Amino acid sequence: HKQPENDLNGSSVADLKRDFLNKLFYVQGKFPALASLNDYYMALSYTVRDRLLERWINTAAIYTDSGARTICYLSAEFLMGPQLGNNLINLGIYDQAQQAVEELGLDLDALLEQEEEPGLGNGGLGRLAACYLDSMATLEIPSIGYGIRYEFGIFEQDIRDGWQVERTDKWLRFGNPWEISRPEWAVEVKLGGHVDHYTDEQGRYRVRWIPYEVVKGVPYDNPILGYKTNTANTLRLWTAEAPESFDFAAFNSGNYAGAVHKKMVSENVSKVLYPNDDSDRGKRLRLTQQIFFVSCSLQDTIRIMQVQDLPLAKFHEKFVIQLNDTHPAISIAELMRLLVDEHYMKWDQAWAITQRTFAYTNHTILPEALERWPIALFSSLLPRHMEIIYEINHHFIDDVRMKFPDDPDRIARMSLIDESGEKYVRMAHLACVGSHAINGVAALHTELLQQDVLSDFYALYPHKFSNKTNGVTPRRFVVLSNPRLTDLISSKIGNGWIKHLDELKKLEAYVDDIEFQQEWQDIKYNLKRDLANQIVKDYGINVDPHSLFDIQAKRIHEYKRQHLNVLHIITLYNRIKANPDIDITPQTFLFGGKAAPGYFMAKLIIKLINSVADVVNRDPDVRDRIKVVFLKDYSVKFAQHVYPAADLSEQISTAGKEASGTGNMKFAMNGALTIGTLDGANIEIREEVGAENFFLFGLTEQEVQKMSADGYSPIDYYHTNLELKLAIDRIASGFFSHGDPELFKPLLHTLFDRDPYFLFADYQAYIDCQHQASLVYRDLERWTRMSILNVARMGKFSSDRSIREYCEDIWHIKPVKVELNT
Ligand code: 26R
Repeated sequence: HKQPENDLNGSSVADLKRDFLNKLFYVQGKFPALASLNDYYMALSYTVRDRLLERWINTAAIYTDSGARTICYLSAEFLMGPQLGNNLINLGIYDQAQQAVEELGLDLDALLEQEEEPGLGNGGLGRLAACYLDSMATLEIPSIGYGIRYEFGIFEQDIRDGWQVERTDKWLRFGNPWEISRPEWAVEVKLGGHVDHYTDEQGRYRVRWIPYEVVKGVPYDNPILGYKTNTANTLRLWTAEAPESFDFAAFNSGNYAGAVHKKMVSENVSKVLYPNDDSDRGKRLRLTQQIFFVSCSLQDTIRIMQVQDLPLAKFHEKFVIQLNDTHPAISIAELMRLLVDEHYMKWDQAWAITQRTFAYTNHTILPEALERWPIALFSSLLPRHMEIIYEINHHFIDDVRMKFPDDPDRIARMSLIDESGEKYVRMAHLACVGSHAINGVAALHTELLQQDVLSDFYALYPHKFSNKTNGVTPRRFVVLSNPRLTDLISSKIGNGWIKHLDELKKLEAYVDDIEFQQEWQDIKYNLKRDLANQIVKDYGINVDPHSLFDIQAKRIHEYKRQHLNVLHIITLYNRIKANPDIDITPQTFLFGGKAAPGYFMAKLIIKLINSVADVVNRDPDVRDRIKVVFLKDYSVKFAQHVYPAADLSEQISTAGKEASGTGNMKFAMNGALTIGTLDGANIEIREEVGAENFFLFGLTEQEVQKMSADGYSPIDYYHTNLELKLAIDRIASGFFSHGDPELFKPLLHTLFDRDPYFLFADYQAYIDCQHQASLVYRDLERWTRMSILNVARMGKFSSDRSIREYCEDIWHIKPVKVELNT
C-alpha cells in the first residue's frame, strides 16, 4: 500500500511551506492577499492531513490483512477538541509547521485558534472517550470509535445579565478538513412499525420486522493519530439521511407498502447533541439517536467481518465492544436481532457471542442519571428489541431463581423491567446481563457500584466486576496545552515521559533545586499573566497574576457544589467588610462550565456567581484582593489555556457523588494543587501525590451516608455557625441582587430544606482548608515544591495506563505494529 509518488509527505519547513501555498491555491482557491485566517487554517490542516494519510491507509490495510482483533468503543459522545495542534504534535512536526507559517508571515497560534472544535459531548464522559482514542492509537491498539456526527454539538454559552444564554453550535459552518465521508458504506436503520412471526416456504420459523420508517446512516471517518507511532485509527461518526428509495422487496410482501409511506424526518436524528448530563427521561428522539448509531455501527462490524471472510460465529473473537455508559446499551438487543433474525443464528449461540462481545462502563451513580425507558415508548419505536429484551429477561430471571431460590424481591429488583409503577426498561440492567465485564471509573466508584447501585449484580456475577480508574492524555493536556512546562521537564528528564508518564517521577530529584524551582515559578507566572491578559480583553476585569489562581471548571451541577465555592468567596468578602485592613492572601476565583439548558438550579448558580462577582470586583473596600470571574463558553479549546494557569484546583463534590472526575487530573498534571473531598479519583490522586501535598476537607462517603440515615438537619448548622449565617443572609437580603430578596430563594430554600449535597455540613471544613491553602501560598517556595511533587507523581493518571488495564483485563487485545513503506 505504497503512497503514490509525490512530495506530500515531506516534513521539512520547505516542504510544508510549498504544500501550504498549494492548498491555499488549489483547495481554498485563494491567493494570499485575499485569504482569510480561516483559509490559512484550512490550508495548513489539509497540508497536515496529507501527512497522516499514509499512516491512516496503511493502518487500515494492516488491520484488514491481519484480521486483527479490534476494540469498538461505542459512545454517544466524543469531545475531541481541536485537531490541528494535536495532529502536529503526534506527527512530530509542530516546530517545523510553526517555522513554515512564520516564514510566510503568519502566527501558528492564531491559526490554531481559528479551529472550531467538534463539541460532540457534554463533559467528562465524552472527553474520556477522546482521551482513550488518543491512548489506543499511541499504544498501537486496533480500535474503532463509533458515534454520532451531530450537526450541532454542545451549545455555545453566552452570559447576559449574569444568566446563561444558549446559542446553536454551528461547528461545520466553514467545513471540516479532518473528515472523509464514506457514502459507499451507508446502512439503513429501521424504526417503529410492528413484528411478524411466521413460517417460511421451507417451514422454518422466522421473524420479520416491518418498520414504520427507515433512516440511512452515512459514515464520516476521522483519523486518530498515535503519538509518534505509525498507527492512525478511525473515529467513525454517523450522519442520518433520508434513504433515496425504500427497499420494499426486502419485506417481500406488497401489503406493507402503506406502512412505510410516511414522510421521513430522518435528518433530525443526528441534528443535535442532547445537552443534558443529569436526566432526560422519555425523549423519543434521544432513544432514536441511540438505536441509530448502535445499529449503524453493528452493521458496520458485520460488513467488516464479511470483507475479511470471517464467519459470524467468530464475532466475539474479532470484536470486543465497550459500552460507554448505557447510552449504547441497546446494542445488546440489536446484536441479538442481527444474529438471530437477519443471520438466522440460534438464540443460545447468539447469546453466548453477545455476552462475550460486550463490556460495560458505568459513569454515574446519581439515580436521576440512570437511564430507563418507558415500555410504551420503547416498544413503539423498537418493537422487535422489546420482544428480545423480554426473552433475555426470561432467561435471566430463570438464572437468578436458580441461584437465589424463593427470593421474589431480588427478582423484582434485578429484572430488566421495572414494574414497580409505570413500566420501564432498565438500561443498566440490560448492560450488566449482556456483558462479560462491568467497570467503574475510580476505586471508590467501583466500590459503591458493588456495594450499592449494582450490588445484586455483584452478588450474581462477582467475576464480571473490576475497577478501571480514568486517565487523561498527557499529549493534549500537557504537551500541547503547556509547551513551556513540557520543555522545562524534558530539559531535565528527557522526553520519555510523554509516552511513559511514570517517568515524571524523575522530577523528584529536582524538587530542592532552587534554579529549577525558579523556572517552575516563572512558567506558572507567565501562564497566569497570559490568562489574565485574556480576561482583561474579554471581560474588562483586571486580575493580578501574583494572586492565587483558584479555578473550578466543569459542568455546573449541585453535586459538584460550585455554590459551596461561592459561600467561601462571600465569607472572605464579609471578613473584608467587617475589617477592611484584614491581612488576606490575594486570590482570584475563576469559574467555567455550562449548565444543562433545562436545569434551573444550575442556571441560578451561574447567576449567583456573576452577581457575587459584580459586587466583589467593584467594591473599593476589597482593594482588588479578591476577584471573581465567570469564564463563559468553557470548551476543550479554552480549557487548554485554563489548566496551565491554575494554582489551586477545586474538586469539591459531595463525597460519593463524583464517579471519578478527570479535570482533577488535568489540573494536577499542570502543577495545580488540589483542594478536594475524598471523592472519585481525588482519593487516588491524594494517595499518589502524598497527603501532605493535597488540601483535603469534608465528610467521607460513609459519613455522608450515616448523616443521611440519622437525619441531617442543615438548619442547625446555619444557626450555630455565624460566618455561614452571615454568608447566607447576605444572599437572602438581596445584597447581590440589587435588593431583590426573591432571586436566589429557590437555591437557599433547597439548602435550608434538605441540602441534599451537604454544603452546610462541609462548610466550616472547607473554609478552614481554604485558609490553610492561602497560608501555604504565601510561602512560594513551599508551594512550588508541592506543585513539582504533584506533577512528578501524576504518572498513574495517564490514559495510557487506563487503556493498558482495559486491554489486559477486559479486551484481551495486543498492539499491532504498523510499518510505513515509503
Ligand atoms: C442519561 C443522560 C441524560 C446522561 C446522563 C449522564 C447523559 C450524560 C451523562 C454524563 C455522565 C455519565 C458523565 O459524564 N459522567 C462523568 O464521567 C466521567 C468519565 O468517567 C467521570 O470522570 C465523571 O465523574 C462523571 O460525572
